[in-house]
Amino acid sequence: MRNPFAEEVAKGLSAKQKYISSKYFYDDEGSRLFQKIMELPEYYPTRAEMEILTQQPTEIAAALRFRGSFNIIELGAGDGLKTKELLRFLVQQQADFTYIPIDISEEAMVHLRAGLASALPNLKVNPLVGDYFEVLEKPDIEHIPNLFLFLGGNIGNYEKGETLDLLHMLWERMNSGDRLLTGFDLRKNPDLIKKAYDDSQGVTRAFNLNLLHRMNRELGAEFRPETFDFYSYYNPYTGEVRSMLVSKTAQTVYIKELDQAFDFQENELIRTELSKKYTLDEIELLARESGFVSEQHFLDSNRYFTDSLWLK
Ligand code: AVJ
Repeated sequence: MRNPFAEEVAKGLSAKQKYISSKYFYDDEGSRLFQKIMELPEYYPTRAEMEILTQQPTEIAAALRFRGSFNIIELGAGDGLKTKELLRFLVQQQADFTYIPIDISEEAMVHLRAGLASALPNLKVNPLVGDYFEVLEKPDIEHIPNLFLFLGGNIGNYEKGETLDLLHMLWERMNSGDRLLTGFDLRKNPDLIKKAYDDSQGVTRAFNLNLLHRMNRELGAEFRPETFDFYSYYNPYTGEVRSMLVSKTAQTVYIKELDQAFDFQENELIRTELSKKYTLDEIELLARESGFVSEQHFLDSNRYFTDSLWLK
């Protein structure tokens, strides 16, 4: 058929419980809105992880226990801003490694390479563009120890089964002795979490509604975004933030690219995002379930977030 976004929209809006995957948040406008979210006073995860990587590089580097040369392979590197602090420390320590950022966005990789060339001229960088599992499928990567980075808490966006699938696929592509450093947002005061995902300035609301604008822009859809509400809740028993759009009225929306109309009942939902919050016990269980050994958790001073190190 058409493009992957069109395919997923056709499927998601035909489902009994309508949904659109949160991975479609991030077009140019959505990426701009996410940048604004990261600057919100209520949105703590980015600052928490930044603190971990800038304050504890010595501890993280020591925990890697790599003797000779190694690779640092980052999944979904994006602008690589947080990683830069860890890389800077390792370069100063004269560690012998190559940084291999992987991202679907070629523009992001061009940008990252240029930024690192001026900030850390001695760093060896080998960016790869593409979906990370496709890129890792044919690793022309030397057989030396690898540290995989999966930062930012993106793992929280996957449902339980998908999380296990993803970790298992990664495990299969890793060698024994390789390590994985993953960012997990931790459980904390429920009110803090709730506010981080429904901010007072309405940026998160706009971020979700951008999905409707994006369908209008890219698929010739005729959504009237003002006829939808944004709703999100945090369930402290499960650690799940669930976000959704709510059709304020009964309506039918035509999507040109699909040549199809979709009916919405009054108050019908479109699921948009899961953002799962973990306990340290859950993280350790997840490691075992996916074949890893959980070695160490690096937490920020508020204990809001962890970068957790696993060994294959
Ligand atoms: C980029 C997936 C880590 O789940 O916290 C921010 C995305 N969603 N506000 C998150 C997001 C709503 C974010 N991640």
